[in-house]
Amino acid sequence: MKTILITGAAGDVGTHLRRELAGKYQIRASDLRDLREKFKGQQFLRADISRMSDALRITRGVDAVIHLGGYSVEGPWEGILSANIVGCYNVFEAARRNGVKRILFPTSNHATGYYRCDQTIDHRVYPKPDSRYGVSKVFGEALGSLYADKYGMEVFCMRIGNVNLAPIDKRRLSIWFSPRDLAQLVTIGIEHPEIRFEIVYGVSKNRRSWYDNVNAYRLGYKPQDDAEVYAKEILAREKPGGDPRAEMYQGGIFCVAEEVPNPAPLPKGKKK
Ligand code: 15L
Repeated sequence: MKTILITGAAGDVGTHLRRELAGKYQIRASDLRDLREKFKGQQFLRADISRMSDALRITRGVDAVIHLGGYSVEGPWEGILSANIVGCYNVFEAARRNGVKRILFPTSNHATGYYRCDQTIDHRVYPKPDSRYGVSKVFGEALGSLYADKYGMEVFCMRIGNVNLAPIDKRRLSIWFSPRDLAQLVTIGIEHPEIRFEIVYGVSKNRRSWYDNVNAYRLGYKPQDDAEVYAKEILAREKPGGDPRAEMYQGGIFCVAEEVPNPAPLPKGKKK
């Protein structure tokens, strides 16, 4: 069984992923924080990836890294710099030094958040980040490209939408990513024999999607879920009259705000 390191394993996406992959891989979970939820047989290593020595320690002896660790929303530059720029560099470099070839990098829809909602984009568009956070994700994609071309690493970048048990608002009807579809795409990223450097969109098969996810489909991705089944209920409770820029662009509020709280709590009544 392959051993997979998940950084940022205590976060929302990390927790969904650890649940979905439990028993399928030997999971090494790493985070600065304690794990809220633990799953049988998963090892935990506390680490601060802004320190190279920690990055080297956690990447030793694994078959692949899923690098979720870092700042997950728009926020102050200092936090993004140390977690998403320095931390991301350390994880790629530590993996290279430890001979780990494959890295899955969960980038974000905010790497391309300044495309308009009436546009459909594929994996070949140039980035249009909507925030410092989005810029840090473009940095990670660029670093992945460098490590693939220069050092022969195998890098799978997933521009993730919003992972949750159900979509939480109108915007997320276009970018929802169900946990089981997340697990399927991640499994392709771990197992596909021909990954050199790929960009795919981490979203379910949403009818209102802004993405032509042809590259993911080419690699075998067959998403099971569509946010549309929640559309009626969500649109009925949507309040009109937000900032017009947040309405116009795919990145929503990230195109306007200097700080964004984590907008992805579990929907009321849903249990993990
Ligand atoms: C992201 O990239 C964030 O990590 C997540 O917390 C959500 O804000 C998501 O985007 C989103 O756009 O909903």
